[in-house]
Amino acid sequence: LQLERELGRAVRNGQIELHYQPQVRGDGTVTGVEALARWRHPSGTLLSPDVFIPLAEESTLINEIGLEVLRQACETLKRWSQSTKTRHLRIAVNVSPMQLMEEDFTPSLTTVIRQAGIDPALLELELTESALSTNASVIVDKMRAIEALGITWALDDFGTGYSSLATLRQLPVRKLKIDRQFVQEAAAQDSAQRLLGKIIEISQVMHMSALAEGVESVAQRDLLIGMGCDHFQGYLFARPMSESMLEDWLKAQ
Ligand code: G
Ligand code: G
Ligand code: MN
Ligand code: NA
Repeated sequence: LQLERELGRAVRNGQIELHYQPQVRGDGTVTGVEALARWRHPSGTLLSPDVFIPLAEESTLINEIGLEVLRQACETLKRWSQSTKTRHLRIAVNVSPMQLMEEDFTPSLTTVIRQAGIDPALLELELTESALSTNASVIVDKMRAIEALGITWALDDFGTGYSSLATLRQLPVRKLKIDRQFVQEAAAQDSAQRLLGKIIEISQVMHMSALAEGVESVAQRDLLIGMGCDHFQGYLFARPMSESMLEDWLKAQ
């Protein structure tokens, strides 16, 4: 309860910050980053989104936090647009299903993009596959309206939700983010490895790109490249890091 009250003030007090984890191609080229929210709590600890996002989702706070995350991501894109080394990089932002269902979401998103003056094509929104288990048709309509703004969609934690292949075919999604459990099980089990291959084939049939999450070893990366996976994210390449650490990391690439 205490934490909930503090979270209510966190946005106004500038305690929500973004860390960024790079996303790369098979040859190591960086294509963008995923923005991951952190709460710099007054006690000094950096709280994980696993703690405060579910808490925020219990009330309308998720809308405020979600909008703040979008604002910061767009500000970063605006700064990056000033340098030839960073102007092509995309930022992927996680959107909570509740946030997407809120009626002001699309207009607020439009305002944030206009105010930052960024190219909407550099903003990618991630929705988890499980978000489609209820209200799928309403969600698909919202996703289409947002795609019409020039923003692209990625389906997060793919393979762990309950979306049908029929729904998947109708989604305005450019990228499937394969849940890290498939990547991690593939090394140990032959059946898991074949499943991973089939998931990548699904992305190809749907004309979507496939990003493997949680890639921690060269062996995993090479296996995935061999299966036709085209994007990668994981500790093998880089951990989530602050914006200034990311800028140093990018320079070193
Ligand atoms: O940052 P970390 O790797 O601990 O992320 C944990 C979880 O929190 C992930 O599932 C991620 O999708 C989620 N998450 C991180 N940032 C945000 C955010 O800004 N909004 C929402 N809705 N979820 C987020
Ligand atoms: O939104 P999503 O649930 O995909 O959030 C990404 C989460 O995965 C974050 O919590 C991030 O810290 C975590 N993560 C990123 N790379 C790796 C990795 O290589 N291994 C593991 N175990 N977790 C990772
Ligand atoms: Mn994500
Ligand atoms: Na994920």
